[in-house]
Amino acid sequence: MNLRVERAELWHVRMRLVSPFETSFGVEHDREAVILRLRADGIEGWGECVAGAFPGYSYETVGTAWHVLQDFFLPAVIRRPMGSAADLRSALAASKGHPLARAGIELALWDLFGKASGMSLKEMLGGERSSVPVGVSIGIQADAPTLVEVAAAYLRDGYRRLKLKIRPGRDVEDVRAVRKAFPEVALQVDANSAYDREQARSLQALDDFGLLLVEQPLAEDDLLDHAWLQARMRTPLCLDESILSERHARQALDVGACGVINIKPARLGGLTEAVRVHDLCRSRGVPVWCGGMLETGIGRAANLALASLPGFTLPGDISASARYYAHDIAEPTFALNADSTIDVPAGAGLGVEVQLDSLERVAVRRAVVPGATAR
Ligand code: OSB
Ligand code: MG
Repeated sequence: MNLRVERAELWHVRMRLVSPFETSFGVEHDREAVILRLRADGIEGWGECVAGAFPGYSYETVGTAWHVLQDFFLPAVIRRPMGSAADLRSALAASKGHPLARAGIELALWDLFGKASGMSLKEMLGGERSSVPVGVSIGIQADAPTLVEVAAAYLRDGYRRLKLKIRPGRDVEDVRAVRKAFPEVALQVDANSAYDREQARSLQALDDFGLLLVEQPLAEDDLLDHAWLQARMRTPLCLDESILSERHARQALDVGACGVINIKPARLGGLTEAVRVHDLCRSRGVPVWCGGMLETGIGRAANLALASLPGFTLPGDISASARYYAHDIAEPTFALNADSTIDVPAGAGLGVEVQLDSLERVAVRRAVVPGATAR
């Protein structure tokens, strides 16, 4: 089945987080993102571009994504016949980079094709489970006792896997405090590339705490130093920022840079490449899990569908909607089950309905492509 996108709409949204989220690159009080709606043959598909306000996780921001989507990527998609969401790759083959912007369009295409065929995203991707194990990612807190309190509250909510954000100076003591308070909990840490080789000693000290993994300790463009560090640690390293394609994943595994991969569809330019990384890792017996970018209900629905594939053997950073936002922009919202899982949506496409009134309430900017002057 071929679809031709006729029109695209963009909303730049700013949504207050239930609690500020601090990582090694800064603190976020509000989550910014670009929401997309594509129309084709009377159907509409929704996507989310998770670029943030500041280029801390990725060089992309809402500002660069807005520009690249509006001026290059969407014009290359509009009126082009497409047979599946995977066709986005050839539509954008002339352009480099900007995976988060690409993934936003790709997600809206998946939603369109799902609605056109009556299939859920889970079915289209080859997902198997109807609910997926999840954990919670905890930002850097004021001090270790506060961190232990915050962790205790999430455990009371029912999360059975905790991820702690770390940075130099806020690592071993924070982890020691949480491990002492909760000796049995599944625990992992994420440095968001805040360390270098000279600071490796504090990373090696983390070997004493029975962590599931240490996520992205070193620079995003440095597989070789990750391999150097992995050879000096028992805990598996997990790469996030470093892996932008299936090729990166293969090379990281070949050089021994990690033992686990965090799969985020946004960072990989979309779900098509995310499934390729999943398939590669599965064939090599390498565990993967689904990362998160503080998504709204749109991106969260997609992450749940992806995490239902059989190779996702570790809990995802996919928490309940209420952990992020008091009012999400899509319905239904996602709740945590008693066994620390979240149900995978079963409806056609993403299986969620965007609430236009809620979307307009958090929108700070809006655009339509083609614009009034373009023809
Ligand atoms: O590195 O995994 C990360 C959020 C924003 C940017 C980067 C990361 C994160 C998280 C949050 O850890 C995961 C979530 O969405 O709950
Ligand atoms: Mg990470």
